[in-house]
Amino acid sequence: MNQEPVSHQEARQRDRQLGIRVQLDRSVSDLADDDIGSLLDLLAHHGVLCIAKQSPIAPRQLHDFCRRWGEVVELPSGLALANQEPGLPSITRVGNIRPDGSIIPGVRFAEYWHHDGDFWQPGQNFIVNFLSAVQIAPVGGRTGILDSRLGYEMLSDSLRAELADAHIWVRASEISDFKKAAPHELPPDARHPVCLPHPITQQIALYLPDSATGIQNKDDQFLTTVESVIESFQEKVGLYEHVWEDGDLLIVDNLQVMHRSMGGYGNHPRLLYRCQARVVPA
Ligand SMILES: O=C(O)CCC(=O)C(=O)O
Ligand SMILES: [Fe+2]
Repeated sequence: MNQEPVSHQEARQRDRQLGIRVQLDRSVSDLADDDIGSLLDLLAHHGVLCIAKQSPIAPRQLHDFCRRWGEVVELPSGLALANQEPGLPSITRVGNIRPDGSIIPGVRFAEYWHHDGDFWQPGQNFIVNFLSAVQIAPVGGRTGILDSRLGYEMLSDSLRAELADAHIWVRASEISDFKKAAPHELPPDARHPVCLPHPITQQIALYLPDSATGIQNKDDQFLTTVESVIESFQEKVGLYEHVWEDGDLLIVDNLQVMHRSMGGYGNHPRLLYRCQARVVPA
């Protein structure tokens, strides 16, 4: 802990810095309800948590931990890379390893900025990702994170005014990773405000369309500035790249950050288990 005296302003900034590393003296499975509450509070302030040095987390254990945060999301196969844990569809196998250990060649899943769960309706999109390292690639395989709260803070006054009542439309059929989904697996179109107050902190973050599809409407008219918003956001806010280590569990608040796979692992084996909770704040 930093003992230097800091100004109120600095203390506040530190209080909300993007991402925080947490080391627990026990397994996540042994946490008390109060501990989960404290972790949710930390997540609400920092957007991302990395719980380090956990022993390998089994799929069922990850599901049970996720369940303590909210409703566990079970995606249809077409929205989950068609690579879910056998018998446990709440666990998506992110990367290129099938359950039988074979490699799916040429996987480029999620190599674009996005908020998971933006295809759910407003109020149902407070989705928290739990990503657990299973097999770390010898090259590439980092996960990128952008701070959408800082993105909002750094907007010019004119852009902020322009985006104040802008919305995005998310059409699941246009999300590149869902191209193989069957029509019945696709949720209905969802419309969300671009300037989104967080349900716990009320802090506004930018809720942008993913950088692959780039749909953006304002009063149902195409808003041409969105690409420049994303560009300046990436340039100014800076990018955190998570370099995976054995035992990492990354917890990501999709309302406060965008994320993506930074790719580059080619056909080297790479696997994360992913489970998602839909959080309903108390
Ligand atoms: O592969 C990664 O690093 C992130 C993938 C992703 O976007 C996700 O699991 O939601
Ligand atoms: Fe994602």
